[in-house]
Amino acid sequence: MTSRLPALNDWVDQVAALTRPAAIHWCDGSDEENQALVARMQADGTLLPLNADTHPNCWLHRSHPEDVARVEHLTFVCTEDRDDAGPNNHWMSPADGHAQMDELFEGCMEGRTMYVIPYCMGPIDSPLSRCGVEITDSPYVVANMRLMTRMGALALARIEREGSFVKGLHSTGELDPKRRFIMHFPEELTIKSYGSGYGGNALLGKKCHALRIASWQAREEGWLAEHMLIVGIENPQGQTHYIAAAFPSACGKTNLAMLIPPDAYREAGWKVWTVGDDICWMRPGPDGRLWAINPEAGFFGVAPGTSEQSNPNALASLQSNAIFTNVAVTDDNQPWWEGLDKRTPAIDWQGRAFDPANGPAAHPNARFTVSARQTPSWSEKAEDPQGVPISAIVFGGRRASLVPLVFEARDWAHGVLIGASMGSETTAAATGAVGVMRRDPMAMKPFCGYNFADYFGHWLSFDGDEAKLPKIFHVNWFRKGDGGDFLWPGFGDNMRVLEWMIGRVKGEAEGVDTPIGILPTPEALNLDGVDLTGEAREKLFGVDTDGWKAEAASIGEYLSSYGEAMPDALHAQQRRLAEALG
Ligand code: SAT
Ligand code: MN
Repeated sequence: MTSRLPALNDWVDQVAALTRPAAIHWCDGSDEENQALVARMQADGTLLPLNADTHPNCWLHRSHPEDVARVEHLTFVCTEDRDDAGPNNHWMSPADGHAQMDELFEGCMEGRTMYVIPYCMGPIDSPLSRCGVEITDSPYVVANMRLMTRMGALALARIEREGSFVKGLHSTGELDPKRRFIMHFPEELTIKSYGSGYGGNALLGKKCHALRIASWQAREEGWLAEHMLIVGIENPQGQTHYIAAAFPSACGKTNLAMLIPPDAYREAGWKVWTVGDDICWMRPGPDGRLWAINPEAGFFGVAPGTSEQSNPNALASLQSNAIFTNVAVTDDNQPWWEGLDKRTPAIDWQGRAFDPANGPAAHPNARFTVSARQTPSWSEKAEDPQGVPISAIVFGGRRASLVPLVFEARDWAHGVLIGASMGSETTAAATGAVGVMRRDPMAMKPFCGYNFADYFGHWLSFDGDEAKLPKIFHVNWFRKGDGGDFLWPGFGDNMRVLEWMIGRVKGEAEGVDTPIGILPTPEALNLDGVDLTGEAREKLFGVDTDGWKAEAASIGEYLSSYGEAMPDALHAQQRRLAEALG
């Protein structure tokens, strides 16, 4: 098979000439194709069947033990001018990047099948959606892309109609960390990834396309590609507000997107609708509001910690048709991970008999892949070609100290400063030390495909007379007390904070102006049924002026580290913060 688009056929021919596969398979996305692929992967051990009674059509994949997370130090943005990639990205010239990658790809698919995967990021008929084609030698990638994107014949038809697409070339190679790179060529809308079969390194529609390349496209075309969940909050009157929220990987985005409100809220008629759990593309509509789509069709969520208490919606969606990567299994072959329940696992993520001396049974970054439609809270609006109007944007990170539960930006430019200066402790979603505080602006540190200074400028540019922009908030669900325990219950109780935000959007909820922004008093939040200690109240709802003075100075240094390119408007916001603190 070929396509009706010569540019696509030519590229597939070029890649085949370089990688020399034994066969080429154009993916149509059909059930038959998927079944054949799954059967093949079962035969060669890539997929292991899980208990078919409790988890019909669910599969376990064990990755190479050194290929378990994104690798930021091996991820590059290759632009003609180094300044376009910015200090936030590892850079290489496009010529050097291609040369280095093409040497790795040379003959790498000999004896293997090369899969051509046409996919669409976003509803197939949405003007906000964008298409790509991933070429890979990994059937596991095909099976995951089928769950995560609109993949196959319909996507190919759109690509043929539009004539343009993002090119992603991937090979698992030898899975040798020394021969592993993920390179982006935004000027050519091209991605090349070699040597990893894992998540964001290999499912190129996700972070590589939908964030790094898309953020570049978005700047050129006047929209935003963000690392945000999208959640709809329906009040008892039947009115739904959509909130987009940015958190770094493994900070609870999936849980917030699928939140179950506390009992009293549910009884009163509040409902939560999941539109997306990881990525949000937003564009100003004719009415001046920002309209958003979730470019993905599935969830690639963190398994550990997912339970009947923390995220019953996710758990319900994982009973069938899911792929589990690097989880443990019980003695009756059910998927298991730390935090799921009290059972003892039989076999760990590496296939060894479980022995606590070897560490956790499931890898801390073990993942599930599942179609979004299987989630009970799934919103039909996720298929709406127009997208959903965003009422509030939320930034948040893991901050054990200093940062209160929630505060609101005074205006858009202040909100951009709040997003730009976001910090968070690192997690297991990327290789490297865990728990180290780093600046992670808008949770895009690993994902922005261009210079952060230009990116902040792009964010600022949305403000204007006609704009009806969302309010911007910052939250911190992870504040700890002096004893080291979390001060806020989190999970479903985060609904209380979302309700306050919606109240603010509607001009109904109380807030107090402080140097860092507008905070609720504890009374402005519905805390019925939440038991907070005096320390918790003080730390969750207070501003530690001395601590914030140091933070403001550190934010100033961070902005200055980008040199001349940093917009003056952000420096001005930082000065305003520092002055307000006295
Ligand atoms: O591995 S992924 O980048 O897809 C998941 C994540 O880190 O958010
Ligand atoms: Mn993510």
